[in-house]
Amino acid sequence: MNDYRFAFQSTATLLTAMAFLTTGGCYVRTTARTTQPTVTVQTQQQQPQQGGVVFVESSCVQGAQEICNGLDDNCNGQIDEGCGYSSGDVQITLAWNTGADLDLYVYDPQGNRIYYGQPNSPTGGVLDQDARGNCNTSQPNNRIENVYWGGVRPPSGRYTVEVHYWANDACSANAGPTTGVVSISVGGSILGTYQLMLVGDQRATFATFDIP
Ligand SMILES: [Ca+2]
Ligand SMILES: [Ca+2]
Ligand SMILES: [Ca+2]
Repeated sequence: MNDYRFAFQSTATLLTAMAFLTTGGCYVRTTARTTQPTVTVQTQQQQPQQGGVVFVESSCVQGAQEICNGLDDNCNGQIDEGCGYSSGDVQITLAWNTGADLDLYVYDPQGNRIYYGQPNSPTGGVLDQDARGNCNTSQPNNRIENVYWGGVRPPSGRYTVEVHYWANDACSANAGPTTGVVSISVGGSILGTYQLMLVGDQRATFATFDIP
């Protein structure tokens, strides 16, 4: 059920991507619209997840209200649209369920590391939602971090998505084990959603994927 693929094309002014995902007998058809430059992306999930990471079956409902939860609730291929952070040809969103400070790290094919300490890569990747730094709880959606490529073609090659449980903040000290959930959208369709429970100081790879 972890072996599915999709193809995607867009125009400069309007994209209507029709993606067909088959997972475990489920058949989901999605339509996404965006204004990205012309790109063609073909990708597929690389291998069974390792290190205890669980592949979460999609449970979106077309026409549902999009909630700021790190999931694509309405099946349009965009994660949490309207929540103040961005979608694009690649979107990677981390959400978690305690007051801990989790950090999202995305390594792009050119070796760039995108995270709170380096939120912009030369390839166009952007961390536009950073959360819980210094235990800050004043910002909206303070248990979500988001990385995206928008308006530029994401570079070809392998991407690695990693999550770190930063345990040195007071908010993390009492938070205990924390479940992180990462959703990945590529070419306007959800590639997958991945879940793992982390403990303090743990760093784990949630997923890898390739863009040809
Ligand atoms: Ca959505
Ligand atoms: Ca959502
Ligand atoms: Ca953080």
